[in-house]
Amino acid sequence: MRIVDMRSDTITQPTSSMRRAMFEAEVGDDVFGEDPTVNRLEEMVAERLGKEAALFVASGTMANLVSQLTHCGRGDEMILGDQSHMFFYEQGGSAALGGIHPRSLPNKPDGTIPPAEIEAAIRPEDVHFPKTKLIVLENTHNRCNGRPLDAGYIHSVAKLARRYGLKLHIDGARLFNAATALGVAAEDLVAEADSVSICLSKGLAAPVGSVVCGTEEFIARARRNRKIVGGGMRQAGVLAAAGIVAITEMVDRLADDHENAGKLADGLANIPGLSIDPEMVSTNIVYFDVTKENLTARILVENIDRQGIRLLPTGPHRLRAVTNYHVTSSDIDYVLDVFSDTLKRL
Ligand code: TLP
Repeated sequence: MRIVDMRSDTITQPTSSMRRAMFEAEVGDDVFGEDPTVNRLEEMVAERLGKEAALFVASGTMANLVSQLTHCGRGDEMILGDQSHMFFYEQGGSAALGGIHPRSLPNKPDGTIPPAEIEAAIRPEDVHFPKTKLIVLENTHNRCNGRPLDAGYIHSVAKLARRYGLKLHIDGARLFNAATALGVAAEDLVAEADSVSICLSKGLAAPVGSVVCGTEEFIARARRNRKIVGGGMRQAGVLAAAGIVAITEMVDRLADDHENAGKLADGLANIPGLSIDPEMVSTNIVYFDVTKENLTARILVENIDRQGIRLLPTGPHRLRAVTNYHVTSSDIDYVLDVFSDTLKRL
C-alpha cells in the first residue's frame, strides 16, 4: 500500500548521506568537550545563527528546558503564548523542574502576541508579584498554522525585552522553515534573541538532536543545566554527524515542503465537507477543519489511515498535516483524491 505519512516532519528518516556520516564520524567524550564532531556542529550552528556559542542537546524539549533553566530561577516568571509548544506540549517541564512561573498570553492565529499585551503583562516591582525574566516566541509557530514571525515583529518584542531588562528566547524548532518562507537569512530572525533553539530532527531529517545558541557565558551555564537534566552525552558525534549533514544539505530543500503544503491547502479548499484558508499556509504545516455534519476529525483520520495516509487530529474537528522530505508532489495528488472520495462516502 502507498504510505504518505504527514503526522509530522519528525517522522523523517535519515538520508543515506547522514547514515554514511554517522558511520564515519570521529568521536570523543563530549562531557569532556572532546568530541570533534559535536564541537564542529556547535561551531557551525553558532556561526550560521550569528551567535557566540552553541550547545548540542537531545531534543527540542530539552533545548527549551535548558534555555528556560538558564534564564530563570525558581519563582521567576516567563511570558509566552498560550498556543506555544513550550506552554502546550512540554509537560510544564520548567515549572516541574525549575519552579518557573508561566504567564501565558493568547496567541493570534499568525503566532504573534501583540507587543502591547506583552508590555501590559510585565510585572512591576512589588512584593506580591513574581519577577518577570523571560519572553518566549516560537518561529515558525506550530499550533498557529505554522506561521513564520518576521524580523519586524521580533524586533518590536526584542525592543520591549531590552527596555525592561528581560531576556528573549526563540523556540526555532522550525526556524529554517521561517527563513525560507520569508526569504531572509535565519540569522536575521534571531539577531536580537538572547537564546534560540533549533531542531535538526524535524524538516531537516536528522534522526536526533537540537542546538541551543547564545553568548559564550549563557552557553557555559546552559551546559551545566544540560548535565543536570541528564543530557550530558558521551560519544555524541555519531548523532552530531547527521546534524552537520542536516544543516549543510537539507535546508535548501525546505522550499519543496512549503510548495507541497500550499498545493495540499489549495486542493483541500475545493473539497466539500472540509474548511481551510489556504492564505494561512506559508510553510510546511497545514491545519484544516471537518465541517461535514456528524463527521469528526478522528473518524476521518481513521478512514484515510486505512488507505495509507497518516495525519493527526488536533481537536474534535481539526486536523494537522505536515509535509516533509518523504512527501512528493504526486503524493499530494494522491492524498487529495483519497480525501475527495472518502468525504463523498462518509
Ligand atoms: N513538535 C512535535 C510535537 O511535539 C507536537 C510536532 O510533531 O510538531 N518546539 C516546537 C515548535 C515543536 O514543534 C516541537 C515538536 C518541539 C519544540 C519539541 O521537539 P522534540 O520533539 O524534539 O522534543
